[in-house]
Amino acid sequence: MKRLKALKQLAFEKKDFDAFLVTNGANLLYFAGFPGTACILIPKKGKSTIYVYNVNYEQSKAEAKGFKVDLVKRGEDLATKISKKVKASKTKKIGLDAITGVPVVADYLKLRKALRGIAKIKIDNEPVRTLRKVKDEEELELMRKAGELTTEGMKAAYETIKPGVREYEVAAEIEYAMRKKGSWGTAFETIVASGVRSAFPHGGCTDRKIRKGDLVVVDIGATYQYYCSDMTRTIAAGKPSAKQKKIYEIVKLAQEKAYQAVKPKAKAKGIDAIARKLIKNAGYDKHYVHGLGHGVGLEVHEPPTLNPTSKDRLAVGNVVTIEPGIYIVDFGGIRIEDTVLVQKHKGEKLTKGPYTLETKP
Ligand SMILES: [Mn+2]
Repeated sequence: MKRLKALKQLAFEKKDFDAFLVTNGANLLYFAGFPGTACILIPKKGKSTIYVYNVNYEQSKAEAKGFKVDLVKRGEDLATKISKKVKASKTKKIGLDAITGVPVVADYLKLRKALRGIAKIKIDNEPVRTLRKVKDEEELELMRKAGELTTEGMKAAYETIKPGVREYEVAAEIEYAMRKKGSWGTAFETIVASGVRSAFPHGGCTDRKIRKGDLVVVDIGATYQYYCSDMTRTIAAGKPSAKQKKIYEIVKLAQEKAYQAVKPKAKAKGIDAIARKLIKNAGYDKHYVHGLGHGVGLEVHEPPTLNPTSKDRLAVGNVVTIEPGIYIVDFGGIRIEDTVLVQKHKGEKLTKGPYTLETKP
């Protein structure tokens, strides 16, 4: 209810909406606390309503605290149902959270049509975005746990990687270790990209057999109660070469220096610049093909963003990744990533693990 109250302040006091409609999956989870709701209509006054289809009706009734639950029956149209409610409550200006994806756009157009002559609807992703960027204590507890579980997964990677093992076997051990310790799932598809494939930042995971001398980029994330974590280490199969070691040290230093710059009010693009400059000075800027990091929470990519064009400034309670990388086609790639919480004076790593290229120190 604290979150609803905060949204009401942003949408109804700071802006002049008289109702707010939440439709985005992660946003619904943020307010309802459980998945599977169709949308939430939040009026300026009175109780908010969760709309839900039959398949999720019983769970919603059991778990939705402080909401009215309204069943969308088979054959019933959600847009029409909402427009009737809006008309009855004399609502005139509705805010709608961000929409993405074609089916959702179609739903939005339908809703706009159903509301014609009844109320105005305006897309405004700012209120929920503002709230979700700053994690509350309850969320931080879950994110800390997700970070610990991810760290366990990375331990398994260090134990499993050696010449002759297939990428999917490494992924299986990682996911098994995370699950065994209590992970609810994975924040994204586990990446175990070896050899020449390690030069692809989103290399995925195939049945390739890891060879002696390969670099292996391992990018993983456990989830806990729907909260995500994100962590990358790069591990050499066998003894690393001098060039591999040299590039590893550059990425490691870039990651460390950027992490040390994490604090409230710091410009996101300024932190990106620290890592970027270091990599540039070493002569590898052409091989650093992505931003430094992104926010993490209910989604594995969410605001704020850390890249050269970001307008974000960090604040206490933000959770972001710090993940510079160098990728050289036909040679391999190196990325090191941690999920970091912005504390009052510094960053706190939620993922913890060794910064070693070799499997055994
Ligand atoms: Mn990431």
